[in-house]
Amino acid sequence: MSSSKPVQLERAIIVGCGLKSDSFSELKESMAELEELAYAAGAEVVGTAIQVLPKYVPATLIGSGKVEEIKTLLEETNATLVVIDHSLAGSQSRNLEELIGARVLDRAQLILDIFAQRAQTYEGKLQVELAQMMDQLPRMVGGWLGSHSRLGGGIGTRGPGETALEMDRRRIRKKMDLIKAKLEDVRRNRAQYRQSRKRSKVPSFALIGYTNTGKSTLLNRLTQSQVLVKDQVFATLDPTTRQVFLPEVNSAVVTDTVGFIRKLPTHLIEAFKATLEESGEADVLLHVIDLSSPSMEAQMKVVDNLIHEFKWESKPIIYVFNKVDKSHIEKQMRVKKFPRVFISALTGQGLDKLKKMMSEEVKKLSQEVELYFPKDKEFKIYELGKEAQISRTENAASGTVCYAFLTEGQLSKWKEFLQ
Ligand SMILES: Nc1nc2c(ncn2[C@@H]2O[C@H](COP(=O)(O)OP(=O)(O)OP(=O)(O)O)[C@@H](O)[C@H]2O)c(=O)[nH]1
Ligand SMILES: [Mg+2]
Repeated sequence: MSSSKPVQLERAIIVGCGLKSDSFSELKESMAELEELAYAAGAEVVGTAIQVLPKYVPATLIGSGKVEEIKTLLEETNATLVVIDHSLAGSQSRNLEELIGARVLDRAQLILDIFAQRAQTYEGKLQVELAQMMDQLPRMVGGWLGSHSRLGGGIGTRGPGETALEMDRRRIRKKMDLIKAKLEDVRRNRAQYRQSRKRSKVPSFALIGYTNTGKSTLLNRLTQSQVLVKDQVFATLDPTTRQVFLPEVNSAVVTDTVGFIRKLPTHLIEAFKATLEESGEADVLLHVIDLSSPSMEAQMKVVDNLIHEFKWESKPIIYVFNKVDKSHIEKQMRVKKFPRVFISALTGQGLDKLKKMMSEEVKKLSQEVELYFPKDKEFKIYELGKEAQISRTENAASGTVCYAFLTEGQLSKWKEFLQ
């Protein structure tokens, strides 16, 4: 008999800290997000502390008074975990753990832990393992292998493989080399697969955007698929590609991938680079934005910065403002991004408009050409019609002339019929 015991949530205290010069609303938004992240990792937030400082304390990041406050809060709430909404150096983590007497994680480690729990594919797991090791290595000051509290399990100690906490530096480096080699292998295979898709030159779209904005819901809507949708940060980790049928241009593909978040750990970006680069290979980007979020502007900025970092600015981008069903109409008026479309992936509102815009982008990637099919090859016109938009046909003396929109790849495929 299988008994499904309710999962025991870890009790956590989250700590926000910023400088006097930082924006306080940004600090609060980031904290609200940290609570979501903690929940996604399997923790219940039982206490909160915030400190705004003139400058950070090198040894502990936050001031000694705040450390005491957290210690008291910990005792009062029976929490076992403290998460700081900032990056911590190895020595800072160690000092804080000693002073507070509980496990202390920073935001990046919490995100890594969520990724470690969610990674499904072989490649995803390798990427997470690599990111965790990259995170751990510089923290191992003077042979410190992580505190004892951390060896007992719980958030921040999990990994797809043997965790870095159990290894020494030399072994970590060796293991990292091994993982990198394995990743190279997987990527070579995938690159070949992508190459074959490129050769057939199906126009491609990539859904990118902040986490929880509705990318997977939109993929499902566009392609009648059933990928996982959850009201949770980082529901999707591994990329999925599906076919979509667009008016006039016929078939194209859409890829859904991992979402972005502010202060995304750099190790994670590095480890997931290949996955993310796949989005960069798409012909057109669909930047999905949650119109209903009070943090919409900040979220868009994070994604825009990453677009810049990955050098994707030169790509055509459609700004897809999602969740119109639960946002104020005035908010639409304030949007200044173009080209844009307002949709609800949930109700289907605006989907036709979006598909039309996607078709327009595909058409821009293609050019109208004239093809001639002699009588004995006229059966090929049917195949052409499935791949591309035929704008008109004319009967000629010994065959048919077709005018069609072809992409570059299609041009080479149909070159024997080009006029
Ligand atoms: N009201 C409303 N909710 C939506 C809409 N689109 C998506 N959602 C909800 O938003 C939540 C997140 O949706 P997902 O599709 O998982 O979002 P995602 O961008 O793929 O998120 P990650 O994979 O975690 O980055 C789910 O609870 C969806 O049901 C919409 O148009 N309207
Ligand atoms: Mg998703």
